[in-house]
Amino acid sequence: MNQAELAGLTQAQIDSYWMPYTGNREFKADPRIVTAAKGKYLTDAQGRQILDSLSGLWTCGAGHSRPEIAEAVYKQLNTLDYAPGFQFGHPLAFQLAERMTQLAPEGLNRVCFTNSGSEAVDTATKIARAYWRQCGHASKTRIIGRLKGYHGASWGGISFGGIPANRKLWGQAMESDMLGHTWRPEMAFSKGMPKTGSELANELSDLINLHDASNIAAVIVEPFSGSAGVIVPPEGYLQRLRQICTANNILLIFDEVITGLGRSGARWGADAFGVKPDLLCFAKQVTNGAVPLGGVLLPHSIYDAFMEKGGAPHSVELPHGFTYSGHPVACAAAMATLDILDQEQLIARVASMAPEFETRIHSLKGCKHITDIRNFGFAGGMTLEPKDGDPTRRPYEVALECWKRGVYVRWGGDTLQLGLPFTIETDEIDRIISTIADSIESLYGH
Ligand code: PXG
Ligand code: PLP
Repeated sequence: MNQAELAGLTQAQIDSYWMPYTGNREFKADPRIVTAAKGKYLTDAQGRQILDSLSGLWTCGAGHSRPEIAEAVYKQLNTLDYAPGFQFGHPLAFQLAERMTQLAPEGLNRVCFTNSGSEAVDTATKIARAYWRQCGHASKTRIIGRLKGYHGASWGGISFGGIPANRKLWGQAMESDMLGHTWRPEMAFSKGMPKTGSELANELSDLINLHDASNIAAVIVEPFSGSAGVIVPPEGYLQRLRQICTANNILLIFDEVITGLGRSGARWGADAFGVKPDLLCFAKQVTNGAVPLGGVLLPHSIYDAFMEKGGAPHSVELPHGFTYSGHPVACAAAMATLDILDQEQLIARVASMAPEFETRIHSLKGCKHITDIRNFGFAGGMTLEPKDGDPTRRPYEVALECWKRGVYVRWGGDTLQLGLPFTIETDEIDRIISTIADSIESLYGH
């Protein structure tokens, strides 16, 4: 029996679901079904315990199925399941808003809530464009992204996102342009931040020369790129981007959907890299993945610009929002998650164990077919050699072999990616690393 049958699923059920970002034909030929999860382990339909090396999809750093979150969600569902978020409010949304601004990099003291990272990115870039219009600079519309950047699956995210496979079916929906990515062959096997390459940020000056700052609203980057396989910026690169944005009146947006709330060994990538953005997008870890929630942090100066131009007091200053913006159940999950991160000092734990992770992931250097290894905080990526001319084949084969051996490893493009649970122990890191090495050896020999 395959895992779908073991889970009691019919073929019609399997056929009905068009799965997201999945090779549906390959998956449905031999389904991988997760039926439960606790702590750092997933349970599959065969009842196997599988070590989760990506914390879900970079979401569940505090471990799966946390009772504190379940209780908060249950209580909230029984108290206030939903409240209209337009024109009415409920207490938790305001309480979470203040808490997020207290946790934010200094000066980011207003917040919008969304339901996902994609919506956070759309919200941040819509605010950036509208802000310039409010300030009398309506031509500042273009958004500058970066090659290999991932900013979600919405029209915005695919327009200024830099992962080719996510764009080619749709073409360009929004005016945008791209910085080059920050990886160079000489950076291969860098531990943490590459030492050289800060001058790559000067490409922004070239794009400003091309389009003129009067036509550019914002630059959006991930502090380190996650989905592209953990590409860490060179020392000084983000500082230089910041300088160029400031000098040219261009807003800098950090997309911290992966880097935020602990993954980078600090609360934010902005803190870890010592660079403050104008707007900051978050999602994923804020609710430990239990309930969808995202958002955008920004300074009151941007908020105030809309209030000043808002017209009659009852009119809407920003015609934007989602039915579920600030959903009470999601807010309850976020509050419980922030309590856990705080009480268990999980972010400090990531910071203190990151050097161990660095040593261990780099011990794979020399392993056949691994052409690069990168790491920052509790995020790691490695690039594998193409197979028969196909760069995506080997990561898929290796990750499936790891799954068979009881470790869930994420594959994407020509990379494998690790996003360790914040609660991981050293022997579990060892197990992940040795499973990858053994999988490569069993598939392709020494
Ligand atoms: N921005 C960034 C930086 C992200 O990583 C999004 C936006 C979109 O968020 P939503 O919630 O709309 O999916 C993301 C999401 C992976 C992987 O394995 C990464 C994401 C999602 C799924 C898998 O790299 N990132
Ligand atoms: N489509 C229709 C017909 C709607 O009425 C709405 C919301 O009211 C939406 C889309 C947007 O949904 P959401 O607010 O959940 O993003």
